Amino acid sequence: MKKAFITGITGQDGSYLTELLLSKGYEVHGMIRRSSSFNTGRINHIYRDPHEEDTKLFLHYGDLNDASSINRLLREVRPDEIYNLGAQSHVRVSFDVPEYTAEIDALGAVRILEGIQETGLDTRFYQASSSELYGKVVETPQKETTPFYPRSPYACAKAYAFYITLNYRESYNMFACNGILFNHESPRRGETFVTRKITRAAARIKLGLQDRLYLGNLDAKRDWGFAGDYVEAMWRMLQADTPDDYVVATGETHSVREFAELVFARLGMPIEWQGHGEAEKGIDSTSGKTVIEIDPRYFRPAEVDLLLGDPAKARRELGWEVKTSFPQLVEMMTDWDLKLAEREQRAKG
Ligand code: NDP
Ligand code: GDR
Repeated sequence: MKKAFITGITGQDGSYLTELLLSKGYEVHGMIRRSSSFNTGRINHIYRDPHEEDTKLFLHYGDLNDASSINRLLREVRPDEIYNLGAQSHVRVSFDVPEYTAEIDALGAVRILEGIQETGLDTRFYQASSSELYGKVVETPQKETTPFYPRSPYACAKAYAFYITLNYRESYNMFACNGILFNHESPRRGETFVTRKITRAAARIKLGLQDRLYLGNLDAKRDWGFAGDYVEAMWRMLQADTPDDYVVATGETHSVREFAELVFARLGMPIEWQGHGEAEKGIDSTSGKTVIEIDPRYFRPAEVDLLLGDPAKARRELGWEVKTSFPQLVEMMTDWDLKLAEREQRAKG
C-alpha cells in the first residue's frame, strides 16, 4: 500500500486529492494547522475517528512555517509521495501579508525538500505551482516554455517554490515535479475567490438573504477548470517515468463578467451593473434587476489580465484530459450554492 503525505489537506484541492488517493487504495496522511475553530469541513465526510474504525486517513498537526514539525512527520510517516498544496493562496491578500506569504508559499516548499534530503527518503514530490507565475502577458496560450512575470507577492513566492523544486530535482536527482495549474474551482472553492463569491451571492440574492454583490475587475480573464479533474493530473505527474513540469489548463478563457452573467442567467435573474458609488448618487435600481456594483477595494495593485493555458504536454505525456466543461462547472457551483442558500433560509425560519 502506497503512503501519501499532503500539506493543505483541508483546502479545496486537498479534499479532492484525498478522495482520489483513498479510492486508489493509498494510506493518506495530512498535515493540518491548529485553529481556534474547526477547519476540516472539506474532509469531514471522509474522515473516520481512528478510535472507532479502521481508517486510511490520518491527520497530524504541523505547519509549513515549522520545519521541526515537517521533519518529524516525514520521519514518522515515510511517505512514497508528497503533495505540497499548503499555501496562503489568496493573491489579493498576499499584498496585505507579503512576508507571511513568502514564509509559507516559498520557504514552506524548501523546508519539505530539505526535509526529504535530510531524512534520505526516496519519496516523490509534487509542488503546487500556479499560472500566476505568468502574470503579465508575454505570450498566449501560456505553456511550459513561456517566461514567468509574477505580478504579486503570492506569485513571487510561488516562483521561488517553482525554481527550488527544479533545483532539488537537478541537484539531488530528486523526483520532484511542478504542476503549473491554471485556476480551478468547485463547490468547495473558498468563498472569497471570485467564482464562489459570485455563485454564493447570486443564490443568496435570489432567496432574499443578501441584496447586492460587490466585485472588482470584471474584465480579468481566466482559464477556469474543475478542481476534481485537476487533482488527477497531480497524481499522474508522480506516476510518470521521469519527473517534469506540466501546465494543467482547459485551453479556454472567460472574463469575470462572463462568469457572472452565466450564473445569474442560470438563476433567471437579470443584472444591472453599477459603477463605484452610483447607488449613493441616487442611480439605484428600480428595474427589478440584481445590482452588481464595482468596489475598487477589490482591485489589485498589479493585475493579471489574461490567463489561457495550453495543456498539450500534460495531454500527450500524462494522458490527462479535461472532463468538465466551463458551462458544467458554472452549473455545478451555482446549483450547489442554491442548495446551501435554501438550507440557510430554512434555518432562519
Ligand atoms: P486553499 O486555499 O483552498 O487551501 C490551502 C490549504 O493550505 C489549506 O488546507 C490551508 O489550511 C493550508 N495552509 C495555509 N497556510 C498554511 C500553513 N502555514 N501551514 C500549513 N498549511 C497551510 O487552496 P487550493 O486548494 O485552492 O489550492 C491548493 C494549492 O494549489 C495552493 O498551494 C494554491 O496556491 C495552489 N494553486 C491553486 C490554484 C487554484 O486555482 N485553486 C491554481 C494554482 C495553484 P487551512 O484550511 O487551515 O486554512
Ligand atoms: P486568482 O483568483 O487571483 O486568479 O488566484 P481570484 O478568484 O481571487 O481572482 C480572479 C480574478 O477575478 C478578479 N476579481 C475578483 N477577485 C476576487 N477574489 N474578488 C472579487 O470581488 C473580484 N472581482 C474581480 C481578480 O482581480 C482576478 O483578476 C487563484 C488562486 O486560487 C491562486 O491560489 C491560484 O494560484 C490562481 O488562482 C491560479
